[in-house]
Amino acid sequence: MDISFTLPSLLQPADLMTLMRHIKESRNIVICGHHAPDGDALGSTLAWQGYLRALGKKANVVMPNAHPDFLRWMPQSQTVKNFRDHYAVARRLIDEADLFFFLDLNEMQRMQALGSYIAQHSRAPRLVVDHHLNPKTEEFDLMVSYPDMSSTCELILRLLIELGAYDDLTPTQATQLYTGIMTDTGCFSYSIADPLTFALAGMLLRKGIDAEEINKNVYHSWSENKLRLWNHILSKNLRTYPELHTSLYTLTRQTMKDFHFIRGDAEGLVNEPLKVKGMKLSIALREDTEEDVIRVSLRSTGGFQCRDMAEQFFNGGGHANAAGGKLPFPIEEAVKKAEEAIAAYADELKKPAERNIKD
Ligand SMILES: [Mn+2]
Repeated sequence: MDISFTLPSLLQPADLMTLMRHIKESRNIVICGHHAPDGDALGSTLAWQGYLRALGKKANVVMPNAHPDFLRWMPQSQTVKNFRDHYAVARRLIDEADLFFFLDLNEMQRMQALGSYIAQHSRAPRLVVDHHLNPKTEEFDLMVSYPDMSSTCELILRLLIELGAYDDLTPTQATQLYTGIMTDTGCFSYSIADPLTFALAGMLLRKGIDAEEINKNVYHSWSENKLRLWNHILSKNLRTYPELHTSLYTLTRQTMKDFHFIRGDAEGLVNEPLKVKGMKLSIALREDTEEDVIRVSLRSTGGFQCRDMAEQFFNGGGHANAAGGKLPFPIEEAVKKAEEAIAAYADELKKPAERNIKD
C-alpha cells in the first residue's frame, strides 16, 4: 500500500540554499534546545544531530539544564551535555562552534545562562527551527518559524524530507522525532492544525519504530511516589472555582520532599483538572527547587486564551492554551496573585466552554 501526499515546502529556495551553505561551511556545530528540555526539544535536537553527524560534521547537543528522568530512555540522550552539569565541556563546545542551531525556542533568553554565554562569547551564525509564537527574529541569522506546526520534531522531519534525507533516516532518529510529536500533541490529541502531522507520524512508523514502546516509556514509567504525589495534590490541594470553570493548586518544596520528588514528577499534572467537564483553566503554582520563585503553569481549553493572563499577571507568556511564568513571592502571595488574575478574567471564564482556538 502506498499512500502518497504532497508536502508543501517549508523553506523558500533562497532560505534552503542559505541553510545548506551554512551547514556546508561549518565543521563544529552546536545544537541547543530550551531550558527544561521536553520531549520535543530533546527529540528534535538529537535527530538533527544525527543528520549532521551523518554528513561528517562534528555536531553536539548542548542544553541549558538536564532533561527529565522520564526521557532518559531516549536513544542518545545520555550524550547530551548540559550547561549546568557539564559546564566545562559545554563551554568548550560552544567556544569551538562555527554554527549554532537553536531548536524548539524563539529567543535567546529561553536558554537562560546558556543563551547569555553564547550571545557574549560567540559570533557564529545562529539558525532556528521552531514553532513558538512571536519569535525574536532579530536575534538570529535564519529562522524557520512555523507557529502552526504541532512540534519542532515535525518541522525537523519535514526539513529532512526537503533535504532529501528521509531515506537515510535511522530508526533512532525516527524514535526521537516521534517522541517529540507525540509529547507536544498530548498523544495526537491537541495542537494538530494540519492533517499532515498524522501522515508524517506514519512516515516515522515506516522506519520500524516501536510506537507502543515509546508511548509506554514516556507515559507508563511512573514511580509509586509520583502516583501518590498526583493523588495527594488532586485530592488535598486542588481548589476549584466552579462558576469560573477554573482550578488552582500549589506544590511546595515540603510536599516534594514528602513524596521524594524527582525532576519530571509534576510534568503534566497541570493538565489533569481540565479533564473535568466544562473546566476551562488550570493554574499550577510550584515552588522552584533552585531559585526563590514560584513557577506558574497555565493550561486552558474551551476557548480561553491563557497566554494573555500569563503576560499580564505572571511575567510570562506562551501559547494560547499552554502558558507559564514566574512570581518572586512566597507561595501564599502567589495564590493571592493567581486569584487576582482569575477575578480579572471572571467575565470570560464564566462563559461556558467553547470549541478550542488554535494557535
Ligand atoms: Mn515544542
